[in-house]
Amino acid sequence: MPEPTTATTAPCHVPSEIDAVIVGAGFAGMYMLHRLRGLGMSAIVLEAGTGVGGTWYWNRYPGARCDTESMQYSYSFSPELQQQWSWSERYAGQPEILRYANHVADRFGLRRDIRLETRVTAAVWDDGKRRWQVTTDRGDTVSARYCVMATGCLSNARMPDFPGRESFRGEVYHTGHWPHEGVDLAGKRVGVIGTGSSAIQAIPVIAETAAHVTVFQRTPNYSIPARNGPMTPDYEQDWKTQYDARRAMARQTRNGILANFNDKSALEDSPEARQRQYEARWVTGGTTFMASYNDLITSKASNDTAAEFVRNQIRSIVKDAKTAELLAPKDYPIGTKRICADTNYFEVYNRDNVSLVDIRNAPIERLTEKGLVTGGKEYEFDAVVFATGFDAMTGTLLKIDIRGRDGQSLRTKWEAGPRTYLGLMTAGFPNLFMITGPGSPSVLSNMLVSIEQHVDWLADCLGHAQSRQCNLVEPTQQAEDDWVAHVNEVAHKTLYPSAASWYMGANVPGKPRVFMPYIGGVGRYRQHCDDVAAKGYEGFRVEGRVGERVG
Ligand code: N01
Repeated sequence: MPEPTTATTAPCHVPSEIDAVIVGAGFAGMYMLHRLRGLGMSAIVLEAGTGVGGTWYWNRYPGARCDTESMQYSYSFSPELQQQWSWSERYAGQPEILRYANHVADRFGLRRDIRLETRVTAAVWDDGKRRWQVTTDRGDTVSARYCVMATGCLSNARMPDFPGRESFRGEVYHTGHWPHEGVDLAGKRVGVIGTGSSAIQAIPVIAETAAHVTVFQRTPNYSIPARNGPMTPDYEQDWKTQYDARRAMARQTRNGILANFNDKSALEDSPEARQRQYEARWVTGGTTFMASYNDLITSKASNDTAAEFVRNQIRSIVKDAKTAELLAPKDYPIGTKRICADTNYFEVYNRDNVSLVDIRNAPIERLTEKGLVTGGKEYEFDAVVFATGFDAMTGTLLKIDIRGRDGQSLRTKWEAGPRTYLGLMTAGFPNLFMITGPGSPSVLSNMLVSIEQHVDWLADCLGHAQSRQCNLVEPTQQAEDDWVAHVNEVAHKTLYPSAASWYMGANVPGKPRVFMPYIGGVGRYRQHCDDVAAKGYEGFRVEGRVGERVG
């Protein structure tokens, strides 16, 4: 296997005119480039980092690994790639996933069209030319027919604006921006703020060598043991011999993951049978615990049974009863904030060098020279780790100054929350596409499955436009309004909106509370997108000369 690489190639030249600009060189951007090349289009990927890999380039905190199994969290578009690549563990760690991203970049010759260390700052639509003017922080301006935002859903790291942040003399890190050279926390007093997926993975690893770890928890999280382990040759072979059939099945599931879905209500089983079901899933491990029954996200009564099971597991693992109760989530249904998968997370609180501080009712007041203050008490640290998450789904897009028809800014259009048709486009912004944008299954799914579905759909759409000499694709206002209404309606049939989650924008002060991803299911959504295409891109205007509808 090749060693991890980052910036191994000289930055490529940015042409002034091109068919397509792709923003971001994560899994979405790289595959988009590959597909656009297949259409004979000229395309360039602009990437802020010094290497490819997106999420897996930035998130290098200790313990970072994917909690979807690697046999499923990988590209399916190349039979040779999926047969020849071998994963070393059931859930690959960040360095291995980054190696995979680099392998893909090399294998498909993508680097020559990827410009690294180049952040897109603005994209402005020129209605006369029907082109996007894309500007970068290096001062380039590229004129592109199409602009594809492959910017990722969790790429805008959030540092809460605590007073006194600058005064802290120790080291400060964010899990989403971890230094590439690594960080030595051995023997240090470390404060960790946050208890989401990143913290839950990082804390047990940091605790192995730190002098002391103090975790500041605002909201406890449900987490299931990952049960990670080495990939066995039998398991790998079993997948590889049936890859096509399994990938096809995964595409039809609710979240793009084959998970032994139990298609019955939790309330149909006796309490004893339910306990057996949950225990079996707990032993198997992983976030597919939520597939124990078919109504865990729609029925509060069913959900309560799963939530109570996990709370009892926490109580049985954590020796100190008070700490166990603090770690047991009680005020939101299981799964409605992103469920986590861990290795020794709850167990870590049995160590003498780990303590938990509940900050729900006593928010962090400020940082000081020596540490931070909460509940009137100062805690002293050598290092503080912010595991405080992201301005998810919309944050990165809105950081770019995107202006569509008549100079309308996307920030203004999305002031009350994102509005899209299919999570792919937004009206008034022709030829601007989003990969796994708000309004699509996106973060509720196996990202690789959803990325491939979007990229494939979009490549087909642009191929369709190309073959008809069309140069403009744009959703109608009506199609967008109907889709937004549908996304909301489906979300409100579930328990999800009841939690103050980042899915709802609740983690960012002032962000509109709108359930952003589409919860109708990956299979159903795919079918809908395919139907739209089969009906000549229903809900889109696909035009050649100005005003002439061709599609
Ligand atoms: O971020 P998060 P993350 N004061 O937003 C707390 C994916 N991911 O980086 O819940 C005090 O989940 C905040 O508290 P609260 C995955 O989709 C995947 O961990 O808002 N605390 C919360 O505890 C995941 O969901 C993988 O009350 C503050 C934490 O910080 C997503 O990325 C691994 C605070 C943030 O948790 C984001 O995960 C890692 C404040 N002012 C991530 N502000 C895998 O595949 C925030 N918090 C395994």
